[in-house]
Amino acid sequence: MITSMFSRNVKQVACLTGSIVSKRSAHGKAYPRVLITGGLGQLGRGLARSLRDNYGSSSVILSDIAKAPQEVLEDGPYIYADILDFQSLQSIVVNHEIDWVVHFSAILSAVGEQNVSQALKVNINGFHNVIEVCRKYNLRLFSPSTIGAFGPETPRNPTPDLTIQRPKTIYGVAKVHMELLGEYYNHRYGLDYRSARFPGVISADTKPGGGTTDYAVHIFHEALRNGKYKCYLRKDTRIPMIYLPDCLRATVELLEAPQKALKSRTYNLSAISFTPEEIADELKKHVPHLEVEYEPDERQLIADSWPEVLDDTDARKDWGWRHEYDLPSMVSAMVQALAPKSQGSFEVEV
Ligand code: AKB
Repeated sequence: MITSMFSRNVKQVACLTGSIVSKRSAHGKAYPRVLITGGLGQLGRGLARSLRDNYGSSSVILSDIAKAPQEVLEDGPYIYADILDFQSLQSIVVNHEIDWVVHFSAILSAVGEQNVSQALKVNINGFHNVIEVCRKYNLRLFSPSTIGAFGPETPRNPTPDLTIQRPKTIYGVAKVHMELLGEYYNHRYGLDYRSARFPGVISADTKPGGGTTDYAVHIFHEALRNGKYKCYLRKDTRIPMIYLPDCLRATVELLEAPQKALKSRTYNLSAISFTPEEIADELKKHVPHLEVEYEPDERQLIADSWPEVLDDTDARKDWGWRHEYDLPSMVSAMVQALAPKSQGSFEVEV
């Protein structure tokens, strides 16, 4: 199975990168070696799984600054990597013969507002280290941007790729900085920088950490545990969202896209867009007694400054992006994944 997947990728990897033919698998096929930073967050493990299916387990190195749970260690290589330590990043890249970096480490919007200096350190200084290492060793760099890179002056529905970007969170400011620096390094040094602006990511695997879109994950845990949820956003707050499997597939597709297909370095990525009331109504089809209250807090201001719907025409045209999950199929997949683990003692239809 793995042999045939490698065969598929050999051609692709060789023609896309030109230079990434240096490493060979046990089967004698070429494949890239990938480092994922912030690997214990919402996206790291899932992406490592997808890339390991394609390139082999030892080719994908997951990293973070926390101790990994046993199941992560069993899945493949896991190492300590502090993106604030440039020397150590260099030694990882050299010692592990890294070709591609997927940079996920970031402090998200809501938590960033509570600790601006930490967000500056991780999201700006950390990114400087990562992009410099990638330039120095000629690596491909994928680092996601976000709907948080837009602000209240941006057209909200739909939001084009190229538009006004005046975010009002430190997270958003750092992501605009990242987008511009990535595009500058591409233009100035030919760095193979790629980015997609992710909507809020909904996942059953890991709990989200400090974002404004997190309600769309918490609602499942609370609904299945006690049949009630208090939402910190108004019920009519529309925000773009994406289900994890779609988000992971988009990441792999953009990572593997042929250079010549990419007319841009930063793409809007769109999937579904809904309000708290709409997701609650959909969830009630599975948890009929669900009660939802709305008590907006400071995160409402952040959400109000973000797009309602992203225009991702260019991603669809240039590298063939298509989402698969709509609101009903995402809700039903989340309920199926979480219901068996929940302690609730009331009716749930999966
Ligand atoms: C957040 O809410 O901060 C993130 C994001 C939209 O980037 N989920």
